[in-house]
Order: sequence, then C-alpha cells, then structure tokens
Amino acid sequence: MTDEAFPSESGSPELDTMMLIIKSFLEHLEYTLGKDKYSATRHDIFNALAYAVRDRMVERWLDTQQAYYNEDPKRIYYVSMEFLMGKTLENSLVNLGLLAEFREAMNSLGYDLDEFIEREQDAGLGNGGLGRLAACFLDSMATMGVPGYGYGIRYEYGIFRQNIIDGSQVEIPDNWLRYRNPWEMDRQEHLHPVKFYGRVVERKDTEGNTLFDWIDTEDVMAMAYDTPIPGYGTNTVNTMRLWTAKSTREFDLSFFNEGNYIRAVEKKMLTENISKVLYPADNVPEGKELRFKQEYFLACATVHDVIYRFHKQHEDLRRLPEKAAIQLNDTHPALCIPEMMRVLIDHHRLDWETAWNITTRTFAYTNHTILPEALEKWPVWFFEHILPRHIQIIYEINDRFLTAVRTRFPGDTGKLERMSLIEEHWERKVRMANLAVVGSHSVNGVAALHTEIIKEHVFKDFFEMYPERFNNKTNGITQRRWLKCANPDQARLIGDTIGNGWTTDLYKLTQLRPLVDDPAFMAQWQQVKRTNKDKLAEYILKHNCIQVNADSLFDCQVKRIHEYKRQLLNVLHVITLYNRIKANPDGDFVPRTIIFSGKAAPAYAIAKLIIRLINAVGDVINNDSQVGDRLKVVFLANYSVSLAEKIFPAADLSEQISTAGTEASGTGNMKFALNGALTIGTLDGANIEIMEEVGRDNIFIFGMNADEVEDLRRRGYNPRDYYSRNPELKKVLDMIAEGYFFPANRDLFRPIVDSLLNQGDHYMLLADYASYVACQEEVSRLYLDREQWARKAILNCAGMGKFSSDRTIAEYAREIWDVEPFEVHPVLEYRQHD
Ligand code: NBG
Repeated sequence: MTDEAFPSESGSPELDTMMLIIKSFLEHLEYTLGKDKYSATRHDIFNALAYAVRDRMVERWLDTQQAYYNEDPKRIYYVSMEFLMGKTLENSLVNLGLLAEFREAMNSLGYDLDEFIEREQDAGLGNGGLGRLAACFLDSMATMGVPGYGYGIRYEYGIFRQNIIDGSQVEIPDNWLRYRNPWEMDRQEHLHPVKFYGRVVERKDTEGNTLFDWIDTEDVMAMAYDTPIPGYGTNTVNTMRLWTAKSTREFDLSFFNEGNYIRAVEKKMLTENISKVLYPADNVPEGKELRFKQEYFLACATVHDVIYRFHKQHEDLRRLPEKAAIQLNDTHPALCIPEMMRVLIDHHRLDWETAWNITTRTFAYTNHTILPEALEKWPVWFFEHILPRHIQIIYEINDRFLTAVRTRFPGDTGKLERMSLIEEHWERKVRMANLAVVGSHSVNGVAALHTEIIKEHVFKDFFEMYPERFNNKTNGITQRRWLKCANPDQARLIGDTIGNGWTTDLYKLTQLRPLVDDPAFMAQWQQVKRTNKDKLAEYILKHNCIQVNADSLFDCQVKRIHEYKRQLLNVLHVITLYNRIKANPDGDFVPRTIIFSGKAAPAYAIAKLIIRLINAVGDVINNDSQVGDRLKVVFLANYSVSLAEKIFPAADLSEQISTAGTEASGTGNMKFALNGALTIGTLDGANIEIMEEVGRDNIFIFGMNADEVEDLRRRGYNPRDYYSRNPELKKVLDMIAEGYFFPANRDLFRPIVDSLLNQGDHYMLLADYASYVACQEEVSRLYLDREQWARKAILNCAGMGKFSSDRTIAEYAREIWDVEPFEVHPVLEYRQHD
C-alpha cells in the first residue's frame, strides 16, 4: 500500500480520523489477512474492518485492565453457560462513537458499511432470554463502569440454525467460527487444568489433619479466549472470557506403552469435545453427562481464574469477598460452590468454617424459572463417577445444613426432606437449586411477581430460614442495542426531540409524554413505524414469498416455542379470525399480519408440532382468496438476535401471553414496548411492571392472574367445560383435530388437541381463550383510530425507563455486590496486564 495516501496532517481532525481508519483497514487487509483488493473476498473485507474497529478498543481495554490492577476495585464475575451476543460490529462502533466515521471511511473506499454490518455472523452462544440477559448485563456493566467480567464457554457450535422445510423445523449446525472470529484474542497463558473421574484418597499430615487427594483423574485444559466489551461513551472496556477445551500435553502412557499411538491421540481429542456444542434446550435441563462436564469445566476454570487474579495482589483468601463477587446465572454454574470449597480446603488448607464463610459471602444466585421440570438435578452417581471429591463436599455441606434446619425447626421431617440437597428417590439426585441457595448470600428472582413466587412456593422453606437472602432484581435490556442500533430512525427522532440523554439514562424518555399532543411529532412517529414495517414486509416477501399489507396491524409473537408461552393460544385466535372472515366474507375486518418466530428444542416434539401447525394454518389462510390481505400468517425462520433487531422496530402489537405465574420475567416484552409496540398480555412476569409504568389504559391485559390460575388448579380444572360451552372455540379445535389444515394427514395435529382436551390443558389455554379473543377485539377497535394508537405507543416508549439493564445492574451493584462505579482514565505508561 502506498504511503502518499496518508498525509500525516490534513488540517482537519475528522479527516485525520478517517485517514487513520482507512490506513488501519488497508493494513489489516494486507498484513493480517495477506490480501489485496484483487484477492480480498467479502469475508476478508469484513475481517479487516473488524480488526480496524477492534484496534480502537484495544487501547482502552488495556487502560481499563491496568486501571483495575492499579486501583484494585472489587471485581464482579458474571458466570453463565450462555452469552447470546448477536453481532458485534455495529454495537462496537456505536459504543465507541465511531459509526459515522467508519461509514464515511468505508464509503471513500467504495464499500457500504451496512453490507458488512449485515454480513457478520451472530455469536449465538445462548438459547433465549437467559443468555441475552447476560449479554445486556455486560453492556451495562461496561457502560456504568462496573469492573465486570463475563465468564462462559466458547462453544464451537452455537444455537442451531433453523430452516423450515415443508412447514417443519430442521436444525442445521451453527459453525460460527468457520470464517474466524475477529473479536476474540486467545490467551494461551491463561490455561487451567480441569480434572474428571479418578478417586479420592485420604491421608494424614504431620499434625494429624485429614487431607484429601483426588488422583488418577483424566485432565482437560481450559484455555481462555477474551473478547473486549466496550462501554457506551466511556473509556471502560471490560472482558468476556470464554473457555475452550484443549487436551493436555502428556499423552496417556498406558496406550503408548502398548504402542497404540493413534488410540492415545484419539482419546485426547475426545476430551476437546467438552466445549464443542451449546445444548439447545431453553428452560429444560438436559441430563446428559457431557452437559454435566461442561458445567464443571466452566466452574473449575472460572474459580481458579478468580483466585489466580486475587492472588496477584492479595495473600489472605479471607479477603476474597471484599474483592470479588460471583453471580451465578441460574444453577448451571452452581458447581462453582463446591469447587470453591475444594480449592480453599484441599489446596489452601483452610478449615471448613473459614472456607464456607468465604464461599457464601462471595456467591450470589439468580433464579430464572419456576417450571418444576426446569430445576436442575444431577444423579448422585454422576458425581461419584465424575466428581468424586465434590460429592463428599456436597454431603458435608448438606450434613451441616440439615443440622441447622433441625435446630431451627425441630421435628419437622417434611422440611428436612424438602430442603435436603439430596433428593432421595429411587435415583438419588443433587438438587442444584438447593445447593445454590445454601451456598450464596443472595438469591434473586427476575421480576417482582417471580420473586414473590419463589419466596412463597419454590423456595418457601428456604425463605423461612433465610429471609434476608431473598431479593428481587427486575430484568432489563440495553437501550444501546435495542433502540439505538436496532431502530436508528426512532432513536434519531427521539434524540432530535428530547436530546440523547436517554442513551445512558433511559428515564429521560418520560420527556416524550407531552409530545402526544404535538401533531408534528406524532406524524413523524407514525412515519418511522411505517418505514420499519415496509422494511420488514420486504424481508417477509424475500424470505417467505408472502406479500403482506404494511398497513395491516403487525401482531408479533417472537420467542422460544414452549407450551407455557402459549403460541398455541395465538393460533386459536388466528383460526377464530379466519372463521369470522369466512362466515362474513364481505364484513369489515381490521387487517392483521400475525408474525411468529422462534426455535423449538430439537427434542421437544409438541413444540415442533406447534411450528408445523402455524405453518399449516398459514398455508390455508394465506392462499384463501376470500381472505385477501385482511389476514396473513407468517412464520419467520431462524429467530436470532439479528432477526429480533428487524422485528421489534416494525411491531404494532407484542404478544406476551404466557399462563400467569409461568414466565419468570420476559425481556422481549420490554424490547417491543421500547420500540413503540403495544402489549397484549397476561399479568405475568415483568408484564405487570410494564403495566405499572405505562398505565393500565395503555396496555391490553386479559386472562387469569397467577392467584386465579392457582385457584382454578386447586378447584379442579376441566378444559372440556370451556370447549363445550364456547361454540367458536369448539369449532377451532374440531378443525385442527379433524385435519382441516392438513388434509394429506388428518391426524397430524391430533396430539395438540389431545394435550388440550384429553391431557388436562396444563397451561390453561381454554380457560383464557374467551378473554383473549375479547381483548383482541379491543385491540382491533383501537387500531382503527391510528392517532389514539400512536399516542399509546409513544406512552409505552416513554414509560420504559425502568427497563434499562443499567437500572438492573445499578441495583445488583448496590444491593448484592456492594461495588461502586469506577472511572477509567486513559493511562499511557507501561502496562502490567491484569
Ligand atoms: C428465562 C425465563 C425468562 C426470563 C429469562 C431471563 C430460563 C431458565 N429462564 O422469563 O424463562 O426473562 O430467563 O431472566 O431460561
């Protein structure tokens, strides 16, 4: 590359920045990737661009880590089996404040930045809400100056890609690292051995103390890959550290001695499988040995890293809780607790009480679900076989804990049985939630209702014993990604009207409230929504070959497919609308486009059948000329962070219709409302708090509340009562059962109707059906008055201040972690790495 193109001083700082960007891009293309403009592929261009962006983060990253080392603030470790990051390029540019500069630089080279923003592969290292929450938290911690680290696993295959073939979900492996990941840096020096299997032997030291040696183990190395996490508009760049499994260098000598070299190498290769693939189930644990090993792999590597970092500056491990807080994202990383105990006792020779005190003061646990089938329990024999020392430690924790329970509640054997860390059925199991509660100083739910439910039901006994541990932290989302990046037109309109303070203080959106009386603002607001809907309509045409009416009401339900989320209730409504149109072909109907998107766990048969039903119903309705564009049903394949970024800005109506008491919080509900959709929902999870913030008049609430659900269940729920009493409902169910939507195989959808009529309708769709349909009528009526609709949409957006993950993180920082925000100043002197 020639140097003449880069005059050292242009006289204009903007031009200088642009020149530096161009220079950096071209250098990466040439020297990092070994390409010139003739040989560069689109991937190469993307990678060179990404490296140029990453360079801009590295200086601040090193400064941040150096500042942490020098000032030694308390560190926060967010440990999670999932980080659903999505794309990184645009978000990084926005947070660095360099989006316009990079756009212009690329333009001057003849490239369109947006093409490369779009082209990036999603980092899909998560299933749904739990993993995306972790990603939003990292953004908020960096933005607010919380010295936070994300710790997780660098899966080689993230969440599968979903294709829809003949209406069915087909899973395709997500080989996201194939074209390299330019954001990560491998840290070959951060390597921890992780042991599995083997046995424990006891011996005495010279003073007569019993020591435990875990020997004859099979070891795997955990190697770190670090990704910078830039805060918005600050110098803070935090770290996400993901572990990858590497075989140990020593080969299995027994095989070598037998002369079987290839077998020895093969065996080592197998150990690297631990970090191969993300388990694709949301809200249901998979009881597989490999998953268990993944959880321990994360726990072990992370605990060792935390202690290693602490020891660089401190001797006395009793000070660990002053310097480190470890937040467990659900029970998946709960093995950190016995692992910490093992390290403190077996490696550092602390006595049990001291070790336990350090451990419980360091850990905090977030619960994300109350579905009983989603609470993790691992067979005791897994432990005996794979983690023999940990099961000893868990038994000891349990003995001491049950003694405390007995003292506190003498004679209450029911309590002892329920609170024990061990479930004593024919297969004995370790209850991971009980372990997490006992080993932490804080237990939180993720929305107000959810926290009440865990206090009164799931963890009732524990709440009686340790009321001070329980607290609520209502979830939030980052407005940088979910408004500023995803919906630039709405973000600009808001910025032009009330300024840009909302990007770091979302409560500023309340200033939009008076604007509902400003016709000019209103018109622009409606225009923005319309443009976003046009774009989504184009996407639908391109991917589904369905022409939708952008003037129709975009009614969206996008989330994992799960019975408790009740996509099926939505389908019952769709068929009801269809029947009404068919019964009255010339009638006036408010046109609707019903949009579904979401993945089903590959082993979840009924969820996959629901996808099939949505597509079958869509085929019939979309091709019925009598219906026209008054009703369309669209299933968008491969729901992901990137697809979500296209759907939320275009939505009019947000479907949040889980059975009350089942959705812990929901976070899609917040993203929709922030982007100016109205919610139709039950009084479940964070919907309740959304209602409180936007006002009862600006949200559509239907159905039973959590108490009524419980009541009805207690009284005995008979779905057939609803079926026989409601002719519209009966007709809809009969049509599905009789194969109306799939004449080629009329029995295909029978299991769905069976689950409702003959297997108890566990999520009570039929009980809520009438109220849902009536509420949808109200929705349609309101949509006729576009001005009233827009008013309410603006008031929804204006009420979203509470749902910034900045607020959530500020509460964790103050009430659980006891950490202060920390300001990073640029440092230029010699850096010592953290
Ligand atoms: C999910 C809940 C959601 C919640 C997210 C984030 C699990 C186990 N739980 O309601 O179902 O919003 O966690 O807290 O994935």
